[in-house]
Amino acid sequence: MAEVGITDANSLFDFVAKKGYGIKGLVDSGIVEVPPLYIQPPYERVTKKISHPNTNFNHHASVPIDLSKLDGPDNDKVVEAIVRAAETLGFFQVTNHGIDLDLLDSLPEAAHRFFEQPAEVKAGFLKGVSPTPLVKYATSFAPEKEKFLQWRDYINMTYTNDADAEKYWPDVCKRELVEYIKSSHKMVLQLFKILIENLGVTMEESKFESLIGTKVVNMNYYPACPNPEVTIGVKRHSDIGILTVLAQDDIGGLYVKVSDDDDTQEEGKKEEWIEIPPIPSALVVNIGDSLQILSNGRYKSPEHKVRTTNEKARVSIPHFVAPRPSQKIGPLPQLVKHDGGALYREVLYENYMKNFFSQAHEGKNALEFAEINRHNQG
Ligand SMILES: O=C(O)CCC(=O)C(=O)O
Repeated sequence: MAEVGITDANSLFDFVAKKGYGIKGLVDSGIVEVPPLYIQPPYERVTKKISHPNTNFNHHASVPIDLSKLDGPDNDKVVEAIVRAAETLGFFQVTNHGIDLDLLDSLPEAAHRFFEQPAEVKAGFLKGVSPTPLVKYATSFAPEKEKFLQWRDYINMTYTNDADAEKYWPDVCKRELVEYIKSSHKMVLQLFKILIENLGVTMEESKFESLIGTKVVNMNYYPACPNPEVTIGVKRHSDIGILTVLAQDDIGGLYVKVSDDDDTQEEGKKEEWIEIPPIPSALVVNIGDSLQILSNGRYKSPEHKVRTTNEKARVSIPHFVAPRPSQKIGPLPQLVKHDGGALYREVLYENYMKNFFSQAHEGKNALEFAEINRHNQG
């Protein structure tokens, strides 16, 4: 690595994080084994493909729900499938989702186009350099706070309006990403309404829109890794919004933790993870912490992580749909009344978000911010 001036952990950090070369730059420099800064403790790794004996989990993970059937005689069955997945695994896949399949195919290509640009171009979007805080290119998740870095470069874009996206987003991918955000919104609203209505709660249209008023899109790039057995693409975490919609390429690597409060698991049994496999034309959907909080714990915001591979670079394009920053999130009053108490306190989404981004990924630790009896103010 002498040719890129990397002699120790500090210069490595400088190269990947501060100068913006990212892991892509590191791999392109010709490394044959990962530096110690990327070697995760065994607890964080994904060692092998695990398939859980509970066939319901496997079903939710790998049999897509056909959303076009919501408009026909199978409506009740489809609603039931969405609700069951949201209550148990927290992940499901959907087809006939209303997003143009050519657009879906173009997303991984757009991600490759962005990451395959010279580092100097990508570095123009680094925090503090980017012309707007709403577009941020980075590596890992919170590299300053992490003991070991994650094997991922990414760019994160918050959508406010077309004019800002046109002005600030990278030219090589902005058209596809704006279209993806806009065309997935209808499906997100439809799924969100189904899940709220199933709770027996009625909500004004403006409240629905406010709870899904923040739209953020990421492009994640996981370069092929010489030692996938010791690294991690994204560490265990849950998403903080209402719903996440994810387009992934055909490589695979997204794993979800099988809920440990499921009664089919015996006490003391080791935690288990199952893969959300790539399915052509499908989108992956998962529940976020805000929906777990609103539903007073009925819907599960699943812990998930991403493994690396030595085959080839993987890309994924999540669209995180979340409450507006000024929106308060707390268990819906009708549920608190029914349940005889709230599991979470009401918090301002802006504060919830700040807390999440102020720390390294550590499972579902962000949720502790809203859990009753842990904190008193928000
Ligand atoms: O790449 C994936 O499949 C998941 C990415 C993810 O969990 C994230 O960006 O938060």
